[in-house]
Amino acid sequence: MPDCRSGIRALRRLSLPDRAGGNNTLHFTPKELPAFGGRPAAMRNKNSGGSMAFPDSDFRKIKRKRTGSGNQCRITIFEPDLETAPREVLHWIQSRRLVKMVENCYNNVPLYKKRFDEMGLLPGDIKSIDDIHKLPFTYKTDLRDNYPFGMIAVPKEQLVRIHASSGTTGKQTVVGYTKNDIDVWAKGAARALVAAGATKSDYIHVSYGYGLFTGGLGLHYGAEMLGATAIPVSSGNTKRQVDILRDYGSDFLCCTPSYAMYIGETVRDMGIDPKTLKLRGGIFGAEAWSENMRREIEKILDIKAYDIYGLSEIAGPGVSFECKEQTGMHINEDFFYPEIIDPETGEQLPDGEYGELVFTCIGKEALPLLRYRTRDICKLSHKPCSCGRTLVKMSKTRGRTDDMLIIRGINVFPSQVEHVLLSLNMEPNYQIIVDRKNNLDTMEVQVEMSDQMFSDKVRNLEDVEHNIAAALQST
Ligand code: DLL
Repeated sequence: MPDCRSGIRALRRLSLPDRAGGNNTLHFTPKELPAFGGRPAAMRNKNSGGSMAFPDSDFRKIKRKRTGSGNQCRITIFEPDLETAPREVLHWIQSRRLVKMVENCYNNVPLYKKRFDEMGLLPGDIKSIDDIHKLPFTYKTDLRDNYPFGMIAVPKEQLVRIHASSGTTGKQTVVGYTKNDIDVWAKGAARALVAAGATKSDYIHVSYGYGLFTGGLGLHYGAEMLGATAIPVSSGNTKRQVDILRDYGSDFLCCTPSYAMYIGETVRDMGIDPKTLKLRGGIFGAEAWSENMRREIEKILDIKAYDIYGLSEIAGPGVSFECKEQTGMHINEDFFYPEIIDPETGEQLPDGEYGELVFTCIGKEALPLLRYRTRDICKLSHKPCSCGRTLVKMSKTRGRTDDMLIIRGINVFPSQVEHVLLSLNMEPNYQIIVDRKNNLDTMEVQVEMSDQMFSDKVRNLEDVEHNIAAALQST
């Protein structure tokens, strides 16, 4: 267990001035944040004679969330000043960040300048987060049309990382990160790990894929940001995964829920009693999963299973996460501002109503997306949570507004399949059959046989099949 002092040091460190420095920063110094006694001009309310626009006293009452005492003390909220901030403080942070973000977008992303100009909108028209509805939406197709780096808002020398996810055709959706962006993302993942009960003394076994997919490196950096020990196992070779879980004594497992179930079955098939493993919890996401599935995973691995949500365009895993209450995922809304909209009309919907989730990145530098249409359907709730976090919660997703399939955490658009078939000069008539075998998703593509493709030699037909499979896998 970490001691209290190192916990406090960690919290202080997180509140220090931004590491990159400069006036353009989207991070706050302690003085700027009301929590630290600063009284920023933006907080003064004209109508109340210059007094604070939120109850300053409430903010001072916030306690650092720890359990136990002395050396046994354990942090239960990674950044309590922000995760449990009064709504007024969040509103202030969001407003300040949005204003800067909009300027950044207008000045550095040609697509946004064009959209603003077409709408007759000026950055100065956005004065607070309440003006967000005035902004244009951003779509996945915008990223595709500006492939690969057309929407990056910083010079190349400020980029430190690239990730990518499936596009709707052969072109991927490319995401760039500055050092600060990586920190923002890692904080989100660290918050998720702590909410699930992880501490800096834990081994975090990461079985999400490492690479352009954000799952592996997202949880990896989150674990390191927490001060825990990341074990970068990546996916596959399930018996070896189980050996590592057992031999290293992993405390937390991070992977897709379907893979967690498969690992659980492998543990059982290897004759290992899950109670003999040290594993306490798991952080599972990248695909939708049900409460039934949660119960099955918790039983087969003898752990607590937590949901984590994210998407590459916004950051990666850790955009939102479950706490002990397990009744929805807290959104890191000091960085990713959520709205629920009617997908047909684009109108904002109130708490409790299902609609399309839209995010505005208010704390990102390299790819600052405004009102990004996730296509995920869910609802929001601002009801108080027993964990003490004030961050809004999103429900589990209820599907998508487009035809994207998620196969073992990998996003697949039918249009990608079509694109591959056409590029191989095949008939564009095909059928995708999605199934689940042994708790793992399977996808079969049945392609219409044309005269040119047909051959009486089995070998030739196998070659055709192999070529299609290889082309699909490399998309
Ligand atoms: O799946 C990031 C991620 C990695 C999230 C690891 C959680 C854990 P993408 O590949 O860009 O990013 O896919 C994003 O996956 O729009 C959702 O449709 C779906 N998705 C992600 N997490 C969840 C979840 C990563 N917990 C797309 N529940 C999103 C349901 C999820 N769907």
